[in-house]
Amino acid sequence: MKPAFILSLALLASNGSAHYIFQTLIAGSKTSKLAVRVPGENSPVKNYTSVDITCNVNISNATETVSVSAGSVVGFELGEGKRIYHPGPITMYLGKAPGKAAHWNGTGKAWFKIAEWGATFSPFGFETLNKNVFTANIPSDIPSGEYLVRMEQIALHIPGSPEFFVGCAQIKITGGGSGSPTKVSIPGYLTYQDPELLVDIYWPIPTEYTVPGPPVYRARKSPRDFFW
Ligand SMILES: *[C@@H]1O[C@H](CO)[C@@H](O)[C@H](O)[C@H]1NC(C)=O
Ligand SMILES: *[C@@H]1O[C@H](CO)[C@@H](O)[C@H](O)[C@H]1NC(C)=O
Ligand SMILES: *[C@@H]1O[C@H](CO)[C@@H](O)[C@H](O)[C@H]1NC(C)=O
Ligand SMILES: *[C@@H]1O[C@H](CO)[C@@H](O)[C@H](O)[C@H]1NC(C)=O
Ligand SMILES: [Cu+2]
Repeated sequence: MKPAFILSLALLASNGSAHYIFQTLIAGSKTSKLAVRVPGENSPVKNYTSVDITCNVNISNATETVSVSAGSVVGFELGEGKRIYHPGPITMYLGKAPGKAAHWNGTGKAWFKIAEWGATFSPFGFETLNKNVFTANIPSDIPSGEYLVRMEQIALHIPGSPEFFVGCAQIKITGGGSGSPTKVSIPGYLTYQDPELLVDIYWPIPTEYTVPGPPVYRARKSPRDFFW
C-alpha cells in the first residue's frame, strides 16, 4: 500500500474530530451559543440506554436561558460550517424542567417529540443530509415554563451500531396553553434494539422507514383552526 493510502485510512479511523455539533440555538428571532450545553468533544454517544443519551457527555454549563413564545420557531444550527454527512434521521424533543432549566439535567418522564426528519425514497436517502439548520414550531398549546430543547441525529452508516449526535439548550416558553403531551424519559424513550435503529441502509435498500421514538406531538388547536 502507498503511504498516502495508509494515511487516509488512519484519518478515516480517527475522524471523530471532524464531526458536527448542534452548537447554536435558534429561538424566535434570537440565536444563542450561551444557552447551549456544548459537548466537550464531538464524538457520538453509542449507548442509547445510558444517561449519556440525555444531553451528551462532558457538557458545558450553559449560562443563558432564552425566552421564546409558544408557536415560534426553535431549533439548532451546526457549528463551524459543518453539515450533516452521516445518513440518518433527526428528531427534536422538548423536556419540561421542574423549575429552572439551568438546574435540570433532563432526568425523568418529561420529554416529548416536536419534530422529526426522516427518509426519502427512490432513491432512498435521508432528508437531513448536507443540511446545517433544523427548526420547527413550538406547539402553541404547551404550558409556559422552562424547558430543555434537545436535538438528536441517529447516524445509521454502520448497520447494527447507531451513533447519536445530541445537543441540548435552555429555553423559557411564554404565552403557552394547557396542552398535555404524553411524555417519555430519555433514556427509556427508544425500544432497545428497535429494528429502525439497527437497519441496514445499504442492502436490501429500505422501502419504508419509521423514525424511532414516540410520535410527534402537535398542538390540539392553533388559532388558525378556528373558522366560523
Ligand atoms: C471535556 O471537554 C473539554 C473541552 O471542553 C476537553 O478538553 C476534555 O478533554 C473533555 N474531557 C473528557 C473527559 O472528555
Ligand atoms: C449502557 O448503559 C447501561 C445503563 O447505564 C449499562 O447498564 C450498560 O452496561 C451500558 N452498555 C455498554 C455496552 O456500555
Ligand atoms: C441527573 O441527576 C440524577 C440525580 O442526581 C441522576 O440520577 C441522573 O443519572 C442524572 N442524569 C443525567 C442525564 O445526568
Ligand atoms: C458544570 O457545573 C457543575 C456543577 O457546578 C460542575 O461539576 C461541572 O464541572 C461544570 N462543567 C463544566 C464543563 O464546567
Ligand atoms: Cu462519524
